[in-house]
Amino acid sequence: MAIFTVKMRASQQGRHTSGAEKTVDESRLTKTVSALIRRAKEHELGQPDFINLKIEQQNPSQIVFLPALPVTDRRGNSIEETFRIMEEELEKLGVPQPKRQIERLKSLPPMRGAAVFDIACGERLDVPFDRGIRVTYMDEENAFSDGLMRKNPFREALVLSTKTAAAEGMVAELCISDDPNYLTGYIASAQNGYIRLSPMKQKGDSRGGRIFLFDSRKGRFEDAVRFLQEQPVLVTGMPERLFPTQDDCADVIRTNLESQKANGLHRRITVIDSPQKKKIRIGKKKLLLFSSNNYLDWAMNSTMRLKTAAAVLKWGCGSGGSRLTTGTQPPHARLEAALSRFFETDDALFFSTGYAANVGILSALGKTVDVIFSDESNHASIIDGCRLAKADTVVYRHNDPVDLERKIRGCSFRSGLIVSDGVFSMGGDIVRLPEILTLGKKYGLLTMIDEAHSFGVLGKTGRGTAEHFGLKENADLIMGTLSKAAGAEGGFVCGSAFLIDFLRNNARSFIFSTAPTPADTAAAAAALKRIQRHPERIRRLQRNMKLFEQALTDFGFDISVNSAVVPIPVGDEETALRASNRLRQLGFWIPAIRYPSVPRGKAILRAALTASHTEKELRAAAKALASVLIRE
Ligand code: WAQ
Ligand code: MG
Repeated sequence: MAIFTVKMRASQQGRHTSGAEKTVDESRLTKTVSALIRRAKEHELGQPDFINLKIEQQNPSQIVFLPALPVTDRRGNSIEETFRIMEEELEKLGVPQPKRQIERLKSLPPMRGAAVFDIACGERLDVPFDRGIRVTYMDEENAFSDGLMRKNPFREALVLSTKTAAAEGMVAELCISDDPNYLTGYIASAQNGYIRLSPMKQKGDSRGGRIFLFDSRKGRFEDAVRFLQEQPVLVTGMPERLFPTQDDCADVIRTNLESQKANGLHRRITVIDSPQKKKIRIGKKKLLLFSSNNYLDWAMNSTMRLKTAAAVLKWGCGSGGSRLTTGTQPPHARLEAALSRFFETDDALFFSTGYAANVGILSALGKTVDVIFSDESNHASIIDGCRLAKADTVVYRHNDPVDLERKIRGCSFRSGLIVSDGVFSMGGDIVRLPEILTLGKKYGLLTMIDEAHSFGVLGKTGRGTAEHFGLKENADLIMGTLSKAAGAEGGFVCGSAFLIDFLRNNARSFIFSTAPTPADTAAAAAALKRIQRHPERIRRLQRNMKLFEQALTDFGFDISVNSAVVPIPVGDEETALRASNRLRQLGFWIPAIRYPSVPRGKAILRAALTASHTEKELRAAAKALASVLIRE
């Protein structure tokens, strides 16, 4: 069968982003090419705007097969110690002036290839000096199965060093990776094999390089270069242990965590030592809570607690199974009936959480419709649902029906869905529902609104965005949660019979998750009943929104309050954290919200209101915000 070498080089605005080569037989050529394109596109240095693919047929009889160098690992306790090991290994090979050679390795400028030094006279052989010698036309024999083809530096370095060591006159190769997160290097030689050395540098250091130590008394440099640059080589007998060590994996994860810390994006959990009410205690410190989604302040409501406790006594703690098998009990059925009555739909489905609801609904619908149009500021649970969907996701500009319509018109599809938050969880602003519903009708798209922050908050009777706008019709799917305003737990979706039946049969977070507990279900039902019986509580929350807006204005802010979520823009992550800490000292719990909840560099303080806050408390919070933000 014919054998081909495929070379890929990718760049972005002229800057090299990734490169790789593979030598495979014809049967694997197409898959290899697509894997290389994927590799080019997924490189962390960025999306390439130029991908160069070169495919050359090889003459099989010209291919040289070389057994992989044997591999040993040597780990130093410090970078200095690792370099001493390298020095010792150079001595074993009889290389003159080992310290000098290591200095050469350390002081290399960034280059695409390797610098070659003649150990007979100490001179550098490759010219011009800025490029180095690039070893190419090499691969593992049978390298590519059908699987993943991410860069594995060890694999690739072993192939390269096996070929290099086979060049006439080559004595040793020294290498340090130029990847800032990869701290490993090696010394390789035909005589002593491939010796992995770690650590060779500090994390974050992008310096690295390769030098070849050549002996001009043992071979001709020109021949070696021709061999390294032109001779096709396949490496046989690659070691079993081609996979990373657990230390390597731990390094990757630790590095990620470190960079989150360095960028002010690391979070720690705060334990609140008192129940979910507006006045909380953290340790000994008493604080006024301005960050709870418990908007109607019912999490500690005594009627709800009694109903929940009664359900636990009657039905027990766990539900025992998923809803479709053994987990459905009368509380579940009653709650779903009550929800569909409340939203005047045929049917409803109850999930363990709002997150589970969105992921389940969107991944299920996205299995059958072609496209999902999603607001760019939608909640993470919607984004995750779209990611799991097979449908394409088209993201439109935040709350921008003009952009949405342009995108709809620019797409070709048979069926689709528009999904939006009702109240945006970070911006606190309200979806332009009338326009969304009109576009849904006009283009035959299903509509879905996530009422997580609007159910129990907006509309005269807490029915959310449609009621807020005084609309008779509503979205096809009304999704919401009982864990916020309602003070209980669990997500839901209401809609027409066929849609809910479809979701019951296809939403995987519903099917493959244990049913919500009887306690959660009873609490949710009790909360829904309270919402119906106590519209004055909702009006009180709405009054607090107006009072808070007025207070903010009085203290010098220009912020409109549209819902119980009030973002105070800050920008810089560290500044937001500092401001939040100072508010905490002043007795207010108003957390800083950072990436990934909001875009990088757009950190906010997110104040959340409850129906229980008094006018005095709202004004005190506005004043404290002004003292830490405006007077800074
Ligand atoms: N030929 C010659 N030199 C090259 C080539 C090549 N094909 N590719 C890279 N270099 C040079 C270039 O100067 C780079 O800056 C330097 O080598 C390092 O390249 O776990 O990842 O691709 O055992 O960063 C070694 C340890 C990993 C692997 C080496 O090299 C292990 C590595 P990198
Ligand atoms: Mg590299």
